[in-house]
Parts: sequence; structure tokens; C-alpha cells
Amino acid sequence: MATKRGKLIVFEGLDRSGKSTQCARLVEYLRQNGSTDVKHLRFPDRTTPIGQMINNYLAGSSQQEDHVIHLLFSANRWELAQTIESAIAGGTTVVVDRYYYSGCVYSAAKQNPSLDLAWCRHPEIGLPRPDICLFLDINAEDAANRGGYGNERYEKQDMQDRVRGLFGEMRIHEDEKDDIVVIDAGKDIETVEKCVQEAVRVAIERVDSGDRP
Ligand code: NYM
Ligand code: MG
Repeated sequence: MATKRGKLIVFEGLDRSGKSTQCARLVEYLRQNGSTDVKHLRFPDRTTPIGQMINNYLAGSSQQEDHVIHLLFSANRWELAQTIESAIAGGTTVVVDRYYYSGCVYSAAKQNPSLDLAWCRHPEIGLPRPDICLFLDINAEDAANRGGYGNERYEKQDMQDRVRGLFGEMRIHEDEKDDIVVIDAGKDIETVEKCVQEAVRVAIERVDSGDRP
């Protein structure tokens, strides 16, 4: 019997929505209960030269024109596109903390008139398509109450409010609506974890049974 392909599982959400915690827990869960190897990635990947430019921009130690930083975030995903594709083809499941959805909504939330959601999508077209994108939904106020945002660029409540609105637009868009599952991230960690596991189980079954739209 041919080996099943791996799955591409993405986590998205506002800063402080619990993404990194849930991502790590799912990786652990799949390693213990799944039948495949699991690779854990996060974007931005700050370890590459492009990732270091992004890191400096987020930390505020460098400036970048809005389109330029958008394209760097995208390039940072393209640098790993082949790795992701090969992993999946070889039967390894890839779990990613943020992906092109963040790429689009954070850039579009800057309100630069020539950087709307439609423009932001273009450089992302052709990246490996997720089998499921788990959107950990929390409002900006509750997120801020979780110990406050950090000091990075974008970690401000008005920006996060706009980001959440744009995530809302993306999840009803024709290109994404079949891929995104909304999870209430205002609940406690264990409850969210269970919801994530259930959504992932359903997504994996859909792919393996050839039922994926
Ligand atoms: N971010 C992340 C973007 O603006 N564009 C992108 O393509 C990605 C992947 O970087 N505030 C923003 C969202 C976050 C910030 O991410 C750093 P993290 O997951 O907080 O380290
Ligand atoms: Mg952050």
C-alpha cells in the first residue's frame, strides 16, 4: 500500500491568541498518537537572512517600506515551500504557526491605500495549500488582557482589531472558506486543545478518504 501523504496544518490568530501553545500541543499529540512524522515550523522563520531582516523590522531596529516588508514575509514562506512540499509528499505532517493568512491581514491592516487584501494575496499564490487552517479566534481586548502584548511592531490593540476584522473577511473568501475552521480561543487551554484535535481529526479523515473539496 502506498504511504499516505502528510498533511499541512496551519494555526492562525491574533497575537496572544494562544497559537504557539496550541501548536506545540498538537505537535506533541500527533507525535504520540498519529502514524506519521511531524515537522513543526513557524512563520516568520527568523533564522534565515530574510527572517533576520523581518526580525529587525518587527523589533523596530530597522524600517522597511510597507510593500517591501510584505514581500519579505512572503519570500520567507517561499524559501520553505519546497521543504514543506517534500515533507508532505514523503508522508510527514507539517504543523505551522502562522502562514500566508497572517501575511495578508497584518499588511492589509496597515491601511496603506495601495496595499489592500487583494494586492497582498498575489505573492502568496501557489504556496502549498493547507489541509486545514485553525483560526484561534479571540477578541483584541481579551487577547490584550492575557498579560498584555509585547513590544513588537503591530502589537497594539487598534491594529489587532483591524487584523481580526480582516481575518473575518478572509475566512469567507472563495479561496479560503473551505480551509479555515474557527476555534473559540477564549476558552481554557484544555478545551481549546480538544476542539483543535477534533477539527484536525476530521480534516485528516477528509483528505485520506479523498473527500477534500
Ligand atoms: N506577521 C507574521 C506578518 O505581519 N506577516 C506575516 O507574514 C507573518 C507570518 O509578525 N505580529 C506578523 C504577525 C506578528 C509578527 O509573529 C510576529 P509571531 O508569531 O508573533 O512571532
Ligand atoms: Mg507575536
